[in-house]
Amino acid sequence: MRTLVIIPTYNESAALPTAISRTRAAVPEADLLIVDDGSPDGTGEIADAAAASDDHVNVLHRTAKDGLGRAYVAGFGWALERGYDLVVEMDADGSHRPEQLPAMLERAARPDAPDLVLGSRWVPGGEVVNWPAHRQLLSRGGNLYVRLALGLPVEDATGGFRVYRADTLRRLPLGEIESQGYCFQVDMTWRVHRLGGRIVETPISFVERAEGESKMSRDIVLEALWRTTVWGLAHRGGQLRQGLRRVLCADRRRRVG
Ligand SMILES: Nc1nc2c(ncn2[C@@H]2O[C@H](COP(=O)(O)OP(=O)(O)OP(=O)(O)O)[C@@H](O)[C@H]2O)c(=O)[nH]1
Ligand SMILES: [Mg+2]
Repeated sequence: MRTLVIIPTYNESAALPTAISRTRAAVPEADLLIVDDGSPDGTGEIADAAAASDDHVNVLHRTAKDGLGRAYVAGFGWALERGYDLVVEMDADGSHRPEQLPAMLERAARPDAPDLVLGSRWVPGGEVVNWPAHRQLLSRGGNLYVRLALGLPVEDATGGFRVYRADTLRRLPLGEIESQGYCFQVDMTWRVHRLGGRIVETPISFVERAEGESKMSRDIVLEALWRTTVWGLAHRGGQLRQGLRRVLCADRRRRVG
């Protein structure tokens, strides 16, 4: 199975060298693609230096900070053009442990392979390390809201450590995806689910970043909230219409009969 690990970066000069070396050690057969959005702190140059000394490391430079979602969509396009079989999403900030990738990739490559292997903090065996209570509450609350609004049967739809089958990505209208941040992760999970794709969650240990700054912001949380609400209303409205149609049809049959 040819595997590409996509690592989006914005101002991750402190964390990126370790992220690259740990990933190379954990999954030596896999290729890496760093998608940098013109980081002013020199992250792009660090990525270029790594690529110059290691054939497994590649870099996609974009000119300006354009959000996590669009960085991943560009990375997915890069992977699909080059015929990879499995495509990994992973943060550069050390929150996702590359040492957990072999187990996730093994799950994704089995004969009964799912469409998406979701690294999950909120299934038995999963955990968060050094996360303050308010972050845990936000993540758990956000995921509960996603489950209720969309009926999405997963515990950690906002997580960004995951493995897609390339064939599944090919079936998605990637160019249409507008959501960013956490919402991008929910959007992708929701799209795989609506395709009828199989999603499997595997426990991960998520570690609060030790270096650099979080790009999480109030706007990113609000975006996730309003988009999930809009999708949820459309979804539940559709279910209601379907239910009413069924009742009316049954009633008409009863009268005619
Ligand atoms: N290319 C690119 N990468 C980004 C952008 N925003 C965030 N990233 C990267 O996406 C990954 C996740 O971003 P984080 O800032 O860690 O956000 P988070 O994981 O949601 O939030 P924290 O848990 O607080 O760290 C990191 O590797 C970032 O450098 C962006 O606009 N463009
Ligand atoms: Mg992070």
